[in-house]
Amino acid sequence: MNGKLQISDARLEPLSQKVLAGERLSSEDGLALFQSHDLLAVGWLANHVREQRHGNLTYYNVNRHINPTNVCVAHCKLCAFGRSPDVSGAYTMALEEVFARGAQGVAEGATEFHIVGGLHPDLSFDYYLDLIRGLKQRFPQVHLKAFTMVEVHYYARISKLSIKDTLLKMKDAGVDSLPGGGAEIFHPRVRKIICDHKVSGTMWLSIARTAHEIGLRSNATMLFGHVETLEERVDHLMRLRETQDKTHGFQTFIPLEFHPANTGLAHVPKPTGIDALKTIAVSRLMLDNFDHIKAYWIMLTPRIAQIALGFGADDLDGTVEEEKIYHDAGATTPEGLTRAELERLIRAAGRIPVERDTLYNRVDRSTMPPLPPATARPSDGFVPASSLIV
Ligand code: V47
Repeated sequence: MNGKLQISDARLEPLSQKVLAGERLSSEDGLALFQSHDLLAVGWLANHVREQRHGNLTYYNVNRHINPTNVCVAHCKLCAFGRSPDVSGAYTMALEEVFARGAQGVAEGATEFHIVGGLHPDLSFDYYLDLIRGLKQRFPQVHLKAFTMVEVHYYARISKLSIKDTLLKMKDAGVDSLPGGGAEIFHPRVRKIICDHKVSGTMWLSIARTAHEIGLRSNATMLFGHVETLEERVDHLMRLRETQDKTHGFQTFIPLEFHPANTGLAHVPKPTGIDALKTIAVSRLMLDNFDHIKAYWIMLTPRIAQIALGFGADDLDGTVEEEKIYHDAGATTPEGLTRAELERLIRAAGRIPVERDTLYNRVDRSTMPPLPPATARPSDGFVPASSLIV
C-alpha cells in the first residue's frame, strides 16, 4: 500500500537507509525525524516498518474502562480528572458499583477491564485487592489490566511494602497486566512542571522492570504536546527502548496527545494533527523492540486515529465505554465506539480488522455468546464513521 519513498528533506536520507536496512536509529535520528517537515516521508518509513511487522492487520479489542475513584492527592497540573475529596464531582465507588460496571462490561462482550484511578488518601491497599479479587471471581474470563506504575508506587507506600511485594500481591489477587499510564515525559524538568508529586521517570521505569520480572506485562505511554521539547520526547523513547531491551515486557506503546481544557495547563495550545501523526510515526521508527503502536482513538479522534494506521500505528485500542480522563479534559469524541464502528474505521483505511484480547491473541466471537445490538451514541463534534469512507 506504500508506493515509492520520496524524500524532500535531505536530513532524512541517511536514516531512511538505516530503516530500509533494518538498522537501529540513534537519538540524533529521532530528533531529525521530529524536526522534519517532510511528514509524508516520515510516515512512509513508519508505515514500511508497520507493514513489515503486521502487514495490513489492525488490532482492536472490546474493553471497558473502570475508574473506581477520581479522588487524588497528586494534583498534577496535566490532569482534569483528579479531585480533592471534599469538592463537587469527587466520587469513590463502592465495590458493588465496580462489580456492577464489570457485569455491564461482560454483557457488552468485554474481554478486558482497564482499571485506573486517583491516589485516594483514605482507601487502603485492601480496597484495591478486594476489587480485583471480586472482579476475577465474578468474571474469570476477563483480563484485568489494572493500575499504573504510579498507583503501584502509592500502594507500596501506604501499605509499607516493597514494590516487588506490592506487585506480587496484585498479581496474586488477579491483576493480569498493567496499563501504560503515568509515564508522561520522563525528563525531570518536565515532570516538575506537569506532575510535580508523581513518581520520577526513573522510578516509573524501575517499577515497570519489576513488574516484567515477576511476569506481569505492561504497556507504556508518552504524554506529548505540552511543555516538553523534542529532545525530551526522544529521551523518553530512548529510555523505554533501553528498558525493553532488558525485559521485553512492554506490549504496546501509546503516544497520548495532551488535552489542556480544565487542567492547570489550560493556556497551552492543543497539539496539531501533524504533530500527532509525526509522533506516532517517530515512535514506530524509534521503538524497534515494541511489537505494537496504538493510536488511541479517544484522544486522537476517530478521524486522526484512522489516518495514523498509515503512519505506523497497528492498533486502535478498544470500544472503551465510559472514558473519564480525557472527557474531563474536554475531549469531544464519544465515550465509546461499537465493535462494528471500529471495524468500519479500520476497513475504510484499507486495513483488515482483527479483534484481539489484551495479549494480542485473536478473539473468536463465533464461540462466544452474541453481543447485544449496537446503539447509537451521539456526541458533540463526532463525525459518524460512515462519512469517513472514501
Ligand atoms: O497517565 C491525563 C494521561 C493517562 C490528560 O495502557 C492526559 O492500554 C491528555 O494511560 N490530556 C491515562 N492526557 C490513560 C492511559 C491509557 C489510555 C489508553 C490505553 C492505555 C493502555 C493507557 O492519560 C495518564 C496521563 O498520561 N492524561 N490527563 C490530559 N488532560
